[in-house]
Amino acid sequence: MTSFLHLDAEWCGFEQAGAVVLPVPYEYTTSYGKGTEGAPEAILRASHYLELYDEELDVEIYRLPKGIATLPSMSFDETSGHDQEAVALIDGQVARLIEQGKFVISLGGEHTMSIGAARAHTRHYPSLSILQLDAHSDLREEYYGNRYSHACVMARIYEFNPDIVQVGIRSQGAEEAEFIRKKSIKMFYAIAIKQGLYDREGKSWHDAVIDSLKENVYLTFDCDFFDPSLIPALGTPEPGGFGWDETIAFLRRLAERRTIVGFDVNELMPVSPFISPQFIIAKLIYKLIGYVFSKTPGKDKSA
Ligand SMILES: [Mn+2]
Repeated sequence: MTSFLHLDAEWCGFEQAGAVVLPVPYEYTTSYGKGTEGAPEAILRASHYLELYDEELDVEIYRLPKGIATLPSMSFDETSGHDQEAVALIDGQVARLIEQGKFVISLGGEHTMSIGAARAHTRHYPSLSILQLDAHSDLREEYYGNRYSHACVMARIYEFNPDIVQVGIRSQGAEEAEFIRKKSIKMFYAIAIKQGLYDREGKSWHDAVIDSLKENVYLTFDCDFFDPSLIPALGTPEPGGFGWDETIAFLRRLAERRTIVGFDVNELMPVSPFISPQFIIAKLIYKLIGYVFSKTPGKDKSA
């Protein structure tokens, strides 16, 4: 089995590891490009080439959570079912890990997998914001007759946790725009961010987004939040996305000011011969673990 970072045995055991990586190669409804089911394996393989030391945090990040364990990949076939059955399986697996005190990082797979992971976290943390970084709102009631399509993820999450904050959106249907207005979804469109709508009094969109979140945050990161020039390996690419530096600066600020309780990364569609997309996403995950676990308890949240 491929593990995240390929750590020495003493740093990847399940018992002591505070963070666990759960491969969730679920793919059933992808509409344009296909291949997200290969993403967990590609990201895990790419992670073997990461430097373990991080110069920004001046630490070998895997030490911060006392190790990072990689779980056996979940498997999805005819017997495990799809749509709500697959969501229930993922929910159950993530819930078991949270109950064991683990910080869970779920690797998709198509975005539908986030419904299960977000639901497990919402049960565990009754006061929880769902932060979605994505090019798409995914708020359709159904898509091609399926309510569990990747295009409906946030509509399903809204049903059990309406505290949704969407960032980076630059593609949606009229039905979704209507939903956002009617339900007052907290929305930070890419165009508004890039036009500088939130840049005032020395603050940036980073703070505007973070101010809208509760203390506990579950993050669902769709790789198409990034610009396709950085991550071309996407099933539903959208121009006008975000770059590396602004994204990790945002995530660092987020981790400083709020408590990220878990996250998932989804919708990467590895394409041969590109190797950079899965490497960049592996690094994003590693950085984010670093930001989450280097947080100083009691730090001034308004700073
Ligand atoms: Mn998307």
